[in-house]
Amino acid sequence: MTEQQKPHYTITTAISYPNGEPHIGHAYEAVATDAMARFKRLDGHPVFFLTGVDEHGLKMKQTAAKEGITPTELADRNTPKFQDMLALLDISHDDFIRTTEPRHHESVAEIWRRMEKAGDIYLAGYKGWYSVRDEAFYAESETVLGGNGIRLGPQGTPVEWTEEQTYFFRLSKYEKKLLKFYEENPGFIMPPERRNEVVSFVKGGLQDLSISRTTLDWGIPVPDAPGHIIYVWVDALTNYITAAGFPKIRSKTWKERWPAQVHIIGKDITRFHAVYWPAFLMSAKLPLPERVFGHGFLYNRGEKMSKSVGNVVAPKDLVEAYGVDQVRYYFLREVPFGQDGNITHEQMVNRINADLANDLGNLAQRSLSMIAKNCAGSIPEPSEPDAADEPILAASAALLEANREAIDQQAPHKALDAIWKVVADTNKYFAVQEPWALKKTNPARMGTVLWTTAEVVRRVAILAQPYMPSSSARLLDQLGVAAEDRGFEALAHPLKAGTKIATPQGVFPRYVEEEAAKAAAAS
Ligand code: ME8
Repeated sequence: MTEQQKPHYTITTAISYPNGEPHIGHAYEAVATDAMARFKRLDGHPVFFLTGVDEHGLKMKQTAAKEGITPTELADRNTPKFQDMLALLDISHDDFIRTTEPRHHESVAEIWRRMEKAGDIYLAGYKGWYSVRDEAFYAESETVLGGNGIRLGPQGTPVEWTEEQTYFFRLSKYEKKLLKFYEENPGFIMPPERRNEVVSFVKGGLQDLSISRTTLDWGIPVPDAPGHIIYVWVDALTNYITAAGFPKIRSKTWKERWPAQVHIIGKDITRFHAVYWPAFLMSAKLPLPERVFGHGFLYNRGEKMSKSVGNVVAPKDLVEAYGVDQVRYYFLREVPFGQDGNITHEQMVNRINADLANDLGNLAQRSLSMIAKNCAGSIPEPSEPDAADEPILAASAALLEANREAIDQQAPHKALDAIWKVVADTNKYFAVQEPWALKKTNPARMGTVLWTTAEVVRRVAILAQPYMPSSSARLLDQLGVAAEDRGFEALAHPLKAGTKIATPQGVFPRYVEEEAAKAAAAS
């Protein structure tokens, strides 16, 4: 298949609230989404990868007020920090949207008009509970009275009583339609536990949703209704179609980019994406995204991260301590995507030293050094593979299909597991074959073993690019693989004998504990 024939792939992250500094949850979501976007690009799909920031709403307004600045100043101060985080983590997004941009304003006003035209918007009095932290309305039955007399919503955040005249969206009208849609599209909400939560929430009955505020001036105005500001979630969700070209629905961009193949979001915002968003789109008569994937939360040793607890891990500290590809690998390998996970220094070091430095790093280093030394720095000519070579060649050739399946299920951990199983088997192969001993006894066989090992390293490095872009590139540089031979279609063509390799250098340094390093230096 040529590049043009493969379907377009649109993938998005949630847009972050820039009311504070980016934290590990933001980094995790960006890295996972980036790995999937890179995978699809390498597999020949035209990709549109969108991320950005959610700059409106009460939360931004209140944080700004606390700091004595305007919401615009707050956004202008913090949004660049999110952009810096993306650059630091080697994120390959195609667009970064800010909800304060004029293109978005136009798009939100248009989706509003479409929902209004469908007869789905009406004015009425709202009375109920609102959580500023979640920017969400909750039914009384979803709240509980905390021990200190503070009422809490289902995510454990404080709620406050609100009464005002607002516009409502007829969400109740979409209850049956949504249930039918989930039934007919079982892959719409993933993983399955998220799907079950959503389905039971909708089956429990949907109330109409308040979608404007008169007590807030920081947001996009309701068209032709002075004093009303559009609810921040109507605004935020619409970012996905704004960046896809809405309201220009006759444009090539729109046709290519929408519907999105997958929205990658955290589990706490599944309801907005899997209930409200498809209902808004149905009302506006626009196509629905193909999937909403609600990933788990990363915790710092099991505790929920929060500024008040003081255990927020800044992505830049992690990258400084361990290296960018190491952090990316750890995030995606350690925690099955969809489940919650913990960050610990011990596990991080273990992954860096065992998986990267020992397993892949040593395999590459040992085989390439032997080629440099014994084959005049060129990939040797292999003979026909024998019964020892065949299984690892077959296993490494099967990786692409296995990884495709994993990525189509948003399971980068499965892709990495499969790759590292091949790396482990190849290490065993290398040890058993003892190419260093073959040098004198059977140089032709030595050449075959070294070629086979280098070929597996090449396949692994090509497939590792989505997760560890710069380390994989360095491995491929050393193997003498040209830039245009790094896409997945190059997996179909074997490594050419005679290819000049570069001087082998360790790509994955071991992590040495500072204390241990100091002691070693002193002795
Ligand atoms: O929710 N681990 O923004 P946000 C993993 N603006 N993921 C986490 C996390 C953690 N500890 N903490 C947060 C918003 N996230 C809205 C989104 S989309 C139209 C609007 C995830 O800055 C969270 O689940 O609070 C969400 O997907 C993303 O980070 C941004 O969170």
